[in-house]
Amino acid sequence: MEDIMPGYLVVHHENRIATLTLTRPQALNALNLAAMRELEQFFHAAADREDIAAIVITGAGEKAFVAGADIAEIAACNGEQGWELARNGQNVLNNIQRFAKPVIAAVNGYALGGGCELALACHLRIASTNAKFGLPEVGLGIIPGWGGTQRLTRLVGTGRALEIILAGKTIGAGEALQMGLVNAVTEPAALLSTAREWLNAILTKAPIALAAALESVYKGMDKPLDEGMEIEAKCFSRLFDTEDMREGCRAFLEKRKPNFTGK
Ligand code: CO8
Repeated sequence: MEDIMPGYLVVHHENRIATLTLTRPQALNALNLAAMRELEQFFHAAADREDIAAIVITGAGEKAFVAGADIAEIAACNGEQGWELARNGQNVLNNIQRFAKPVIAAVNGYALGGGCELALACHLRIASTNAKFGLPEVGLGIIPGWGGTQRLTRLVGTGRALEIILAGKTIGAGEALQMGLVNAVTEPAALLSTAREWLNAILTKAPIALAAALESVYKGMDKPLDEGMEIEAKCFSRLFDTEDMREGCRAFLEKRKPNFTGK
């Protein structure tokens, strides 16, 4: 089933996986304010939709995932508006990272600036062989402002992140895989099916446990180890009140597949 929205998102639903295709071909899917708003609204609504258990984000066409934030909009801003643009965009991407159901970026070409930052906010990244990642903002006289300086550094380390940020270096799919920027690389034709295969495998697990795992990883990652351990123990112990925890353990002991209900 496909929802063609009036704006920039095309949403395809298959087997409880929603595939969002950012569709703004005239600007290589660059994210303007309207597209960011649609992304925000989609994730807000998807949180409570039982027919959506996981999300793939990709870009329309073969050339670009997302070529960045819209440079024409950036060019028209003063400092105050630049602050708003950065904070609003950070907020949208933070909500993707905090989303309680798995989100995969299927990167099918240029993922530059805000497009790279969008991919970084997703829980997992699969790249096609023609994917190109970069944070070229210093070449425009700005810096990454949707979390790129923070998320890339946490993902690949300060040295590699600064190589990309300071030199505005574009990284191919192979190098991205080597440095841990992406989880896998596929042929372009297999990109979406691979992302859905990954999600279908993940969706055989207990949904509340998946949400707890995401919460524990992301809430704990910036904390000192002791605090992170406490967050983990809280997320862990909460699961003992779920039917799925009983079912998962019972199914193992009875040598059968679990039947998770999300309760
Ligand atoms: N914004 C607006 N328009 C864009 C963008 C963009 N980011 N990227 C491409 N386009 C447009 C081009 O202007 C062109 O339009 P037109 O046909 O009307 O001239 C069309 O898309 C096709 O692009 P090209 O002709 O340039 O295609 P090429 O194949 O020659 O080049 C590139 C492809 C290399 C991807 C090239 O388009 C490019 O360099 N794009 C810009 C990449 C970039 O710098 N991205 C970072 C933008 S800044 C940012 O993302 C900051 C985010 C966080 C901070 C925001 C808050 C302050």
